Amino acid sequence: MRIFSTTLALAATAMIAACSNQGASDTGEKTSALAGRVDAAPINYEVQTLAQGLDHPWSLAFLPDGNMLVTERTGTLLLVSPDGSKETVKEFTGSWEFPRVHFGDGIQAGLFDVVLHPDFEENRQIYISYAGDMADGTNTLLLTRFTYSDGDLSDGKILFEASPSRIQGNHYGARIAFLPDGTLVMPVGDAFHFREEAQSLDNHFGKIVRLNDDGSVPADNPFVGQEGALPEIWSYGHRNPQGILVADDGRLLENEHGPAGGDEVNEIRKGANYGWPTVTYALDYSGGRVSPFEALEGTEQPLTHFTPSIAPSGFAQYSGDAFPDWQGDLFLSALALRHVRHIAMNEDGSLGEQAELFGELDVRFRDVRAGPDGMLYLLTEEEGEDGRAAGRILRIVPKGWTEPLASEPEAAQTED
Ligand SMILES: [Ca+2]
Repeated sequence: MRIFSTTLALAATAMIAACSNQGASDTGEKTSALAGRVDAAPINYEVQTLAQGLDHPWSLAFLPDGNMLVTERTGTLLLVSPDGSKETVKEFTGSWEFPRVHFGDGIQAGLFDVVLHPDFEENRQIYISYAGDMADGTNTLLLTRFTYSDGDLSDGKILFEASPSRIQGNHYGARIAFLPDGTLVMPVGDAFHFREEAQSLDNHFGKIVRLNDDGSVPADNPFVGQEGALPEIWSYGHRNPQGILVADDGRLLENEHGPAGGDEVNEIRKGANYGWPTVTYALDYSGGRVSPFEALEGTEQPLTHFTPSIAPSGFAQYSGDAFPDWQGDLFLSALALRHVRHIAMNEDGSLGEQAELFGELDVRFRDVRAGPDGMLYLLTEEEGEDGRAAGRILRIVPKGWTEPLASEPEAAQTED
């Protein structure tokens, strides 16, 4: 009983702390303290540091040759080899034929996603999203396509420019996913200051757009031909989507940030309205209500939502062999609450139990990926004591796992 009452007292203290800490930094990131932690799933794993010294790594794409392309939000596209060595592919900060990357202290802009075309092995095309500085002093989210070959980019083209542009540096969205039909989707955030625009179809704020792989508009997009609506729009009423994936059952799943609470995981449907800012489980940073509605006819409910905010970033579904218990499960990297949220996928496609993983590392996680080798890869945002960037690529492997050495017998023979 004594233990029980102590626990209650601690819980009360934690709740008070949570209330007094709720709010946003200038960047719009959540700082609310955590109440109600859940236990980590009983999986035995080891954390390996694959590469370090990265400057705000944002996204990671696996190349067929075993190397990785990694974006640093500060503007550099890196080629990282499995032994952790890094080389620069392209500085998006320099002066070149495209808008320079928009980046600065305390804003969320920068170089964002890198994704391979589904037929990359044949066409060598990669897709990169970033916030670009426009000629008139504004900035906006751009989707670009390049040919990647031998650590170099060529044949660049801007496929999409979010409209209108803005002067502010918040809420870009910017993750890219290819759908099974060969088209691609990319969320565009509400830019923080323009949340009402998420309900208006004449602009790209708070939307998910769908494009053909050459940037043209698919004829079967839901608002093609509708007067006053932009034809690129696939869904609307989003706030700040930070992760998107096509699940193995074909569903398009997305995660997005609420302000104070109300982070969501959604199943994205053609032409649907996801509610923001009319319908939300979130409070505003001030503690006031954004809207009286948590549900409303004509808007979609999230599959799950998080209060307090975990600030989800990357989003992955696991399909490897290394962790059989994780088959089909979802993983969300989290910034504010410094863990990776594991969500079990039930047989019927509903979301099951949740657990917090890797909280012992006490870092902001920017991305999570299921590697082609069956391991889980994480990107961290860290700074060393000298203030220098110290982001890492981590690889999660089963405990006691040793890398198979294909050349081992041959090497042994040579030594004899
Ligand atoms: Ca919503």
